[in-house]
Amino acid sequence: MREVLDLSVPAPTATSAHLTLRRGAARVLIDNWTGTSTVPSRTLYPHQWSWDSAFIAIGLRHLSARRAQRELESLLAAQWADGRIPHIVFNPALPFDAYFPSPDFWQSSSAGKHAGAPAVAQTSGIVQPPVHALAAWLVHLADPAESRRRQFLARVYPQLAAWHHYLLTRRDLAGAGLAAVVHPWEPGMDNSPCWDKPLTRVTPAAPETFHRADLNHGHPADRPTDLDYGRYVQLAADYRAAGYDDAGRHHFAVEDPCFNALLTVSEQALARIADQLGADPAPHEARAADLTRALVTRLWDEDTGLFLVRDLADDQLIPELSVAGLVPLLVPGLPDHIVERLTHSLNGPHFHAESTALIPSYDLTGHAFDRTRYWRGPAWFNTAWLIERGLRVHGRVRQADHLRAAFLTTAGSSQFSEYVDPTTGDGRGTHNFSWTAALTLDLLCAAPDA
Ligand code: 9WN
Repeated sequence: MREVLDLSVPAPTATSAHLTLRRGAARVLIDNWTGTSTVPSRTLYPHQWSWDSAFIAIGLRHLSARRAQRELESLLAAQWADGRIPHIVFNPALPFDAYFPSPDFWQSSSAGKHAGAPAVAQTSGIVQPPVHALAAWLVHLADPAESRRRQFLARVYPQLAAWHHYLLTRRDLAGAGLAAVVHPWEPGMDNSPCWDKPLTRVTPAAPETFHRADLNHGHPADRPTDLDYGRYVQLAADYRAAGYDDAGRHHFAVEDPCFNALLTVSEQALARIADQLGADPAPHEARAADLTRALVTRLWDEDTGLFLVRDLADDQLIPELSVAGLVPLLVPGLPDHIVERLTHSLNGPHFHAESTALIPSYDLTGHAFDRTRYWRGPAWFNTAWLIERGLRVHGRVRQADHLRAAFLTTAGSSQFSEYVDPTTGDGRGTHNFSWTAALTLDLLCAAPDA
């Protein structure tokens, strides 16, 4: 069946600025579509990324439910037999120097053989946050008839369940009911100051042993430092040397609140998917409730009014305030007093959600705050989208409306930037970034409570 892209105007109340924005966002997604999936950026990130694809599918569903399904299906086709969804699926048509670390670094099909890496598709060996079941459910809702016709949910449900099983078993490194991440790229916020302390334990790879491709396209002041890159490379090489086995020793292992909040809401989405398929939703609901409890017990910090990262090396919370600590607002079952504290923290001196251009990724008053460098201060659109959704989940409509308006203004004025300076809204990183465009479309098109 031929795919039809819906470029029509959704709401009768849409302003002309919104119509222009919708056309611009659709254009980014059309240009970044490769035929089977969407690249985050044609220049900086020319392959398929895991959590990007989930956010992209959430926006693509407004252009073509079928294309959104294919986005998720192409990612899941590279799932490993142990259940992990790799953070990158490489495009075999591109040369190795298009991105670093490239397939010859990860060596997934050989080094990852025992962990069940695919024999043909080349992937990385680490993971990214589990937004996929939430995305699959939202994609289904966009066009249930098309979803049923293609048996979309029936095909992806076992894969999504295996993914969550991997995270809740092999990645529950502390045995306390949360999934751990073993590389700073896994929580998706690569150079967050939250990782500074755990990373001091990692001896960086020597600079002459690798070549950074990101600096061919990104400005050095917007990107992680060479020292941090050396540590990322060393950690990935160590994991590869261990055959991507999670039972081994990890020099970096933390429990991240954003990653686990996304796992919780995705587990709730799996319950809805199971129900839709006539399967039993109860085990998923029970797991979501367990995850909510573990999130609060292990990562909530009453003193700061925020969720923090737990370092598994010394079993201590890391006292850095980052946007990851606000994302659990997404979880419907949070205790009321925590919701209240989180909404205050969002508007307090550390994040100033109502007076910045968009929510910063790190504490505005923090010792490591840097308004241009990647995850050390700049505002990102995926975290704003998640928090906007969280505010609606808890009935904070006025705050959600404010954030939605700020998101749409900044996305348009920054040409769908990868991230922005939170104080000015000026674009940073790359432009025409897919998840910025996709989530713009979603905010323009979705009913606020869908
Ligand atoms: C490493 C693709 C990815 C995002 C991450 C973001 C950035 C990669 C990089 O780009 O990370 O995975 O090379 O810096 O931090 O969240 O998924 O858009």
